[in-house]
Amino acid sequence: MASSEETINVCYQEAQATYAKWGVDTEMAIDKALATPISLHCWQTDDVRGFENLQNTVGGGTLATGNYPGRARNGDEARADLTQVLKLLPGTHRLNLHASYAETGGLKVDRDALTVDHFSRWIDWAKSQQVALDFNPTYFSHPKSDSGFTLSSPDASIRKFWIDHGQICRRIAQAFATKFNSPSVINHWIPDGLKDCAADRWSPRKRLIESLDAILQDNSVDRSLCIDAVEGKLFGLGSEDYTVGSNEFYYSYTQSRGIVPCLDMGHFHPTESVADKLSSLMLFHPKILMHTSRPVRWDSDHVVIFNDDLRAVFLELTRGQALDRAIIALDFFDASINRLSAYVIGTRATRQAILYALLDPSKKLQSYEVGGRVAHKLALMEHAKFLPFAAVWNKLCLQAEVHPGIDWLKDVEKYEHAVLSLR
Ligand SMILES: [Mn+2]
Repeated sequence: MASSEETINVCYQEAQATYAKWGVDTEMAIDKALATPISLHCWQTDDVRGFENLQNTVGGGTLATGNYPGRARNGDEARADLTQVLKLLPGTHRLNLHASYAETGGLKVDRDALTVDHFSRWIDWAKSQQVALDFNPTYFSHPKSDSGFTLSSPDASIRKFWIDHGQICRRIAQAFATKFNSPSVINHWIPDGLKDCAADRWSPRKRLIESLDAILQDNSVDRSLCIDAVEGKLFGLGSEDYTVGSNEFYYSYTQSRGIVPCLDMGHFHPTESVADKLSSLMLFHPKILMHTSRPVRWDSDHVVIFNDDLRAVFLELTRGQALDRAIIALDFFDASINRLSAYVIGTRATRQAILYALLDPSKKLQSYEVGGRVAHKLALMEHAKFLPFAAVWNKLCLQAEVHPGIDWLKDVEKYEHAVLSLR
């Protein structure tokens, strides 16, 4: 290890000098990239099935395709997998739980009756790993979501059930925040919509406003501890024609209610630039929740990779000095590959994109642009792609005491042999 450490340090010193020429401080970039929290989603461990004691099938716009062996079948297995994953990741992390990951000790506890006690084993684990918890109500994969409508259902008793669920989830998020001394982000996503030719696009949206208002009206929850976000979508499985909670609906809703819009990179038309939306939204919204995901032709939730789309999102945030106003969380699930590898690839890619953005010679580019030197700007943008990013990433990994390259795969292989292959 010593010789490779030495090589990393020598290369880094050269890289540091190269970036300094363009006014970029690599030390600051590494520190900031490591300190920026990324909230891991718990649902890559088990293909979004959940561990509550209900005979649910996965449904409502979520579908993990693939059949790779070793899926976590219970909370203990999921936590063991996540413990191994965290060992291979540099930087600061949180964990995003869905309500369907409640552990009820074999008792049937429906979604409107959950309490923080049903997450006590997750809390103990999270404390041991020094990761704080975020939360998500689960408005899908439940008999009361089978009609395709939850908070916007025409049936008042269905709406009441899901409003109650939303309210108790906010109390659970607040309890997480208190236990971890860190505000907990709660993200509300509903699958509501129609497969084909909606005749009334208005009434479900009116009902959704009323239901969300009812959820948020709970005064027992402190909004500085429980950060509410709502996640829009272009379309979902089974709601191809009409999605009640569209992106436009939620931009207006969040603006009028003072809560946070969630942008999932997979929830737009594939030709839309999610990065371009950030300045428009964040000039009005103090915070956004950014779900890194990867659509392939549709909202397919592929494992996040270090691609142009991801880099563009984080470049927009750093160029607008808005990185600290973005809450960053992962949202992908691929059941066709080793699930631990999926986490490591996707989380590392997200942190690589953060580092890449922090190393961008943005000030120089912006001064060229405002000065009308557009060829200079374009030339430097192209040149910046060839700056020694890898040398700085390797140094970041060295500092965080994780494998810089892909030797982490050996650890995953060992774990697969010793643990996953026995499941
Ligand atoms: Mn999402």
